[in-house]
Amino acid sequence: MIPQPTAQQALPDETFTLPSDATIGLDDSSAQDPAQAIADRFAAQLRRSTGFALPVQQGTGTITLSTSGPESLGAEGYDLRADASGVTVTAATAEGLFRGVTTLRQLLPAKAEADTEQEGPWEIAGTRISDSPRYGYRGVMLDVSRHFFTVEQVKHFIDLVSLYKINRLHLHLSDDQGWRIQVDSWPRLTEYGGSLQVGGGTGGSYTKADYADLVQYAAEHYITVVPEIDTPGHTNAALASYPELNKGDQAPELYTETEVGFSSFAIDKDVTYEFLDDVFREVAEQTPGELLHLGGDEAHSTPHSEYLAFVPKAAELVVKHGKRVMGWHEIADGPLPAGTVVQYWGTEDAKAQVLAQKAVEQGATLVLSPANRAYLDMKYHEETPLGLQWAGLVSVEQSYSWNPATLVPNVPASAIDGVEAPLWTETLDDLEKVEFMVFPRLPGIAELGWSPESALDWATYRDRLAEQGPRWEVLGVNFYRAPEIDWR
Ligand code: TNX
Repeated sequence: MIPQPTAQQALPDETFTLPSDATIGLDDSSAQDPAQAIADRFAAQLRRSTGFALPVQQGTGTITLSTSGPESLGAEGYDLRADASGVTVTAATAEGLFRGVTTLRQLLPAKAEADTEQEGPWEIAGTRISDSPRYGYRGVMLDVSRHFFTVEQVKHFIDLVSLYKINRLHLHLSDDQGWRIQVDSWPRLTEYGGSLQVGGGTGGSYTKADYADLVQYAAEHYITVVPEIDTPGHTNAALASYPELNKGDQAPELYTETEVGFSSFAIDKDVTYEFLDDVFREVAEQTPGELLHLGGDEAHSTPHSEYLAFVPKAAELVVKHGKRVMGWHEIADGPLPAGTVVQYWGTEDAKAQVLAQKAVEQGATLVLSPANRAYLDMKYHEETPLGLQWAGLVSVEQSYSWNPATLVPNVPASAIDGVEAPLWTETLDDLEKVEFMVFPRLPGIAELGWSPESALDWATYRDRLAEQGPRWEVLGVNFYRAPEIDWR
């Protein structure tokens, strides 16, 4: 199983077998609609693969899903028991129930994930699990700017990442190559700024309805969307759309190559902040999550003194619209508003570590995305046909074998919110390529974010990862069959 639960105990003489007349009971004292939706979705999938009727009923069933558990389980925690008499999943919240059902799906045979009827038996080895996460932020980032991904594609991505208890989806919505979210007050951002993508092909963007649809779909998978509008660099698409945002009022051409660090907003113009006020307001209005990411990375063509003047002003606008600031670690060189989350993307280099420490000294918390470990766009090995390698080659073992608590020296455990695996898409123009880079590395990052430190062990992880192979085959995932894993 991935992530490894906090506590699991085998019940050696017990096996649960799903009978053809099984029922799914929903024991939901607070009658939460979301719990009903979780039960319905789970039942629908099992009906497809087993061909059983699997009615969902109130009270107990062959499989009982309960949100009547004690508060002590925490928001994402759950208990699960499978024995010869049935299965129960107990949580205190719908969110915890969702995580528990995610575990139950992994306990069932891989073919339970199929969308056509399969042969049983549908057995689970007797087990007792008590589980809750190590960190509250377990994220994945999808760069929809370098290459655009449609709502349907992002939904499929959500389906897959939610299998590993990921709970944040960071959408990198703007960059030099494309602006991907509708902003009513600045319509050319998408009409023009979103029209292309890397390589010069047709780009795309999300309407407000599209974005709302994604936010809703993510929420149904207990994933919160963290939107990123990258500033003050990585802004060519915006600069190309509105000449007034440029230093010399001269709009550049749209850009479809993959250099970084050449674009910058005009830091000393009022219109820059009027623009960001509008953009952050419209994005914040549509975002139920508490974080809004303002980028701040690789602003190589913004003079540093101007960068230091810019970030607090941009951050203030995020706060004005009711969101907490998130930004790449460069933003920590200046003052940060209370509640800021700093995303560390260093490669264990001193400069990045100093900035992370500076963030924590100011009271900010950290999300860890070390590029030489957690970047899903790095090649696995020299011959990987996709991806980049500026942060080194990142094998499956390399991506798994690090400790979030000690990655940045001299930072207290309480300052770590969790981990995030970013997927930049300069070299990835379709979902198959995305899947190839994400699987099998993302489950390892998800485990680092969920499982207790004592459970983290490459030798046993390798075996558990091998068991995911048949699941991905059933789901049609184009995963990389890393040779260091003995795939089943
Ligand atoms: C650096 S890491 C970037 C991105 C690139 C990525 C490619 C970071 C915050 N910025 O603009 O896409 O490298 O790996």
